[in-house]
Amino acid sequence: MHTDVNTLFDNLWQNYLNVTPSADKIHDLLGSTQKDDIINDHIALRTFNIEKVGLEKLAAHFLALGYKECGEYHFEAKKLYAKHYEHSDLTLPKVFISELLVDKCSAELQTIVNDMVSQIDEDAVTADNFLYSGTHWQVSTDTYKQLLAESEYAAWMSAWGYRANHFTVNINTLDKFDNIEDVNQALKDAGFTLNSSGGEVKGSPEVLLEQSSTLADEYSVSFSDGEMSIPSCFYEFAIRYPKADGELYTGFVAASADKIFESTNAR
Ligand code: OOG
Ligand code: NI
Repeated sequence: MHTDVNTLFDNLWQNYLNVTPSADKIHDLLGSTQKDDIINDHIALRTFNIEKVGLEKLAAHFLALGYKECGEYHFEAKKLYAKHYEHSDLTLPKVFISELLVDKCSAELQTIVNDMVSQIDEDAVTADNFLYSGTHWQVSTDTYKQLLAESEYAAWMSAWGYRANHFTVNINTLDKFDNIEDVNQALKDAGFTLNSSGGEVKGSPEVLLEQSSTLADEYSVSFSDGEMSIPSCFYEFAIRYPKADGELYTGFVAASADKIFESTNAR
């Protein structure tokens, strides 16, 4: 079982690096400051609340590997819903899965998204590679822009589909850093741009979680009518604080997550 879960994360990581060159560079930069491998706090995946591909369909892949459902989160303005999953092996990343509440969106968006999802083969959803299978459809640059005007999340999904939206460095386990500000400064010194929506640091010791992230890389996508560069994926950094019982907090913070979603906004 352990090989399977590690293979899944290796595949997700390689697929993510394919379109996120900055993550490869940052992984090298932070990795060079210590002996051991960097540990991931969590990864995140996106989908639509359509039966065929809903959050639970993505979650099933992790439940089968021993993950357990933990918290749930609502994002009213962005029309998103999310849950997070944890494994008893604490070196394995937590998993944050969100879905767009398509039924709360415009009729035009619903038509476009239903058409995209209808092109996914039913069997593809349960296949081992589904979580890094990308798009199962091709939209035009106009359709992408139309989605973008209503929901940045829907537009991102139309271009990138099923893949890790981000990996997250667990700052607590870094040897040479013990606070998020120093990590952010090292990244900025190396020329990377951080998501500053709501401030570069989201959260606080009081809510037991601080997070920051890069702004997604710009990467070329082949749309049905040609190539266009758009935001791909980003890298996140998280530091957790102990609860009253002394154990580190393992949940997410909705107000911070709301801003982290904006890491795929255009620069
Ligand atoms: C997920 C954003 C939320 C976090 O750590 O709070 C998140 C996304 O952008 O898909 O990752
Ligand atoms: Ni995250």
